[in-house]
Amino acid sequence: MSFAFHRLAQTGRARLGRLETPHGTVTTPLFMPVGTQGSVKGLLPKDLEEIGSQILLANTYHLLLRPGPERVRALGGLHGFAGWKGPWLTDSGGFQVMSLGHLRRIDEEGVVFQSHLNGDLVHLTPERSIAVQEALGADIIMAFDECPPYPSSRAYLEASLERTLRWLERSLRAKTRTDQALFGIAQGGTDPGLRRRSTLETIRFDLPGYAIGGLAVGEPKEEMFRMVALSTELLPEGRPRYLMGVGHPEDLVAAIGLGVDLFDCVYPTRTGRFGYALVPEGRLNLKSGRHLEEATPLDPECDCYACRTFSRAYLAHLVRAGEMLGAVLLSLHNLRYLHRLTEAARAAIGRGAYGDFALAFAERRFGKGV
Ligand code: PRF
Ligand code: ZN
Repeated sequence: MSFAFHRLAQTGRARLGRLETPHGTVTTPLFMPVGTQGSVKGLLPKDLEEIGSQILLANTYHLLLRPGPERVRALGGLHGFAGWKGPWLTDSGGFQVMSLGHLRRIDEEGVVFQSHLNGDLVHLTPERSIAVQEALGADIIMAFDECPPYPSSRAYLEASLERTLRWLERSLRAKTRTDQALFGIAQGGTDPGLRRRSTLETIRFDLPGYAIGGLAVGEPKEEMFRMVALSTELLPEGRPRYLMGVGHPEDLVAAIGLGVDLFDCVYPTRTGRFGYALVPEGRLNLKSGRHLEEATPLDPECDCYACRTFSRAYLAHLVRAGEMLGAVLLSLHNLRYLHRLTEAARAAIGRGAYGDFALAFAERRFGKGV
């Protein structure tokens, strides 16, 4: 199997790693751009390559409904169908059913939801999710899980995590391809005892990687980080850890410090489409009138095409005029910002100085205090 994870360096809990997949090797910690429909909104694969994207995420939920897994399989899987030849990861679908609000029923068998395209009732089970993910052909596939909403009662969280463990067993049994790595997903909400139980039971399956699921669903940040800290203490050192749905810059810096290797989030691309640019000091709102006369780039330190070529004034004009180029350029810049952030984190871990890196990031963003 052409899948392996090596730790190259470690400072405290922060790890520099190399993840080998059938479609290429990536270095961690890294951020995965979200390509829900097999496309990162507004961006060309060659641009993603240029800004340092290493692996893309696609969604089972969306591709199952359209164009359908058999169409994608017939055209060579995601690698042949979409223009990105590097590694792909697919999410298993249950989370999208919940978060998009189309859920009709959830029981031991799986979930039933209503298609947002034509209203059809669609059944998704662990077996079906794995079959679809095998047809899509990603390098990393995710177990079918349930991500309970926040807040949920302890009783619900407990029943749900036990069901997610049974679904993990069924996901593994349904798997037939040997060239895809299946990651398990720990749940348990923000209850420390349940989070611990879910993580320990998931580890027992001895999988090639593990995800920390069920977080970033509206809980206070301090509860989220308490769960991340607890998780990375329990997860095996020799396997990659993936914190699902997290992508704010300060959260990446903190979670990398706690030993997380992989991240994904729609945040950089979505906030870009909404007219915001990520910069070391925080976030610029290009819709406000404030930037309309600024001849400087979005971020003078950034090497992306948007920053090399255009002024804040022009970008603010595009955003205010509703031009699609504005959304494209801000998405490109925001992803490059997160890739540069993880590049700097990797370099800092490599030289044993992650603490200095995190401090410099925090001082720049939040000030030096009094
Ligand atoms: N499970 C799955 N995908 C996810 C999550 C999860 O818990 C999250 C949690 N924020 C994001 N994406 N399968
Ligand atoms: Zn830029």
